[in-house]
Amino acid sequence: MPAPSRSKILTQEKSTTITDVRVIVSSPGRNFVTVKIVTESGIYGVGDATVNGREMAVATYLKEHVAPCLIGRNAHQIEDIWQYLYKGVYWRKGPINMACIAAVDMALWDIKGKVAGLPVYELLGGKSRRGVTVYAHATGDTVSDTLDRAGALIDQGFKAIRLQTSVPGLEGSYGVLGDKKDYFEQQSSRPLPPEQPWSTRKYMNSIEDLFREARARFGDDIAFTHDVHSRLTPIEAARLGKILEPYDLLFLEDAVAAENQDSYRIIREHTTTPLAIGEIYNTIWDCKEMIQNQWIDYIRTAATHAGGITGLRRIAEFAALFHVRIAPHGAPDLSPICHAAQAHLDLWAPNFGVQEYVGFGTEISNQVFSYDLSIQDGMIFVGDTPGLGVDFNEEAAADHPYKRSYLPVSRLEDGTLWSW
Ligand code: GCO
Ligand code: MG
Repeated sequence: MPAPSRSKILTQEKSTTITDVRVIVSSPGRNFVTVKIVTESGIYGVGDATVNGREMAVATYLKEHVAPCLIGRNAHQIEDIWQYLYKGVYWRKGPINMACIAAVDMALWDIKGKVAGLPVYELLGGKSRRGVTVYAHATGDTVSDTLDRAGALIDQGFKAIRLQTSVPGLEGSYGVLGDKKDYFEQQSSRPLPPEQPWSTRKYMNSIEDLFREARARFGDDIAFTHDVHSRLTPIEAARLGKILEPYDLLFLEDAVAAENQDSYRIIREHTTTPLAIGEIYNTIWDCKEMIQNQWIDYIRTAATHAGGITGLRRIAEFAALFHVRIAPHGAPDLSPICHAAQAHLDLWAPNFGVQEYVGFGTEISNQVFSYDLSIQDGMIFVGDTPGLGVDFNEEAAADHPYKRSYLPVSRLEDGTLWSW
């Protein structure tokens, strides 16, 4: 076949010229920031820019600073636009900036796929596996509540499960169901940050029971994870890793706060429990040392928070050199657009590990977002719709206006502010 003529290329470039960038903040059950990039041909793409509890900061940044610079650019130039928004602003990294870059990036991949008539996983290099293995969440007020929920998930076919339970003697804890019997991330409005108590001693004295009982009840075939939510010091985390070694965790997540990469060296020196971190990281620079030193086993950066498909792909490629696998963050404060972007990437990544899964959406959010994803036997299957296979219904979203909402904060029993 002869090469396309220059005029054909120009026509194509013209048809993908960006003519509109729309930023919509809606609250179909919880707040989401959605970007819609429209091209001259009418083909559009969508992206997720949700930063839980700071939604309006992202929306303003996008509307005031990013959108005007995109009009007139060629939507096909994903990498150049990524670099333009990263290097070109002088202020690099950061959750707000990177979520904006991420949303634009997802929308551009969506457009490229639609123009090519191919799902995004094909553009990345094609499928490396049948489906995307997930871990689901089992959370309860007591060990037996948590294990009952885990049992129900195992019956549905899930083979990897995150276990969280209340700490005896503390009212509420990270991940534990509230009185609404719903995930805390899905509670639509918390006009001020609620406070929750924390005691490392009470936690360390009780957590082993959960995993001992889980292995006794379910045997050795199910993979278990646990999220510490950054509440320990490195040496406490090292001790926890040793305590949990007999129960063969798939990984221990966010054992210590994320700023200090060197902390993971200390944990690593003491335990063979695999380690995962990354959901609040924004770039490859935030996890570079821990990856290249092989202090961690799974990197959990999310497409929305680490520069989109382009940012996550860079991290995945780098991590692959050091036996680190990707396990992207999949909490409900990421919109279905992010879940789709990650599912496409997971399907391709040679070093994919596991995907966090708490459902793609709720009954209410499904009125606004649609997606070509399904779940069966503990795996996500991605359809072959061109692009990301997602859509966003602006009219339906208008029925669910933004409501200010905060994540909780944590305090020690004497009142000291702690990591939530
Ligand atoms: C997870 C996360 C979430 C976060 C939430 C914050 O592992 O799924 O830790 O539960 O707390 O996404 O916005
Ligand atoms: Mg987590």
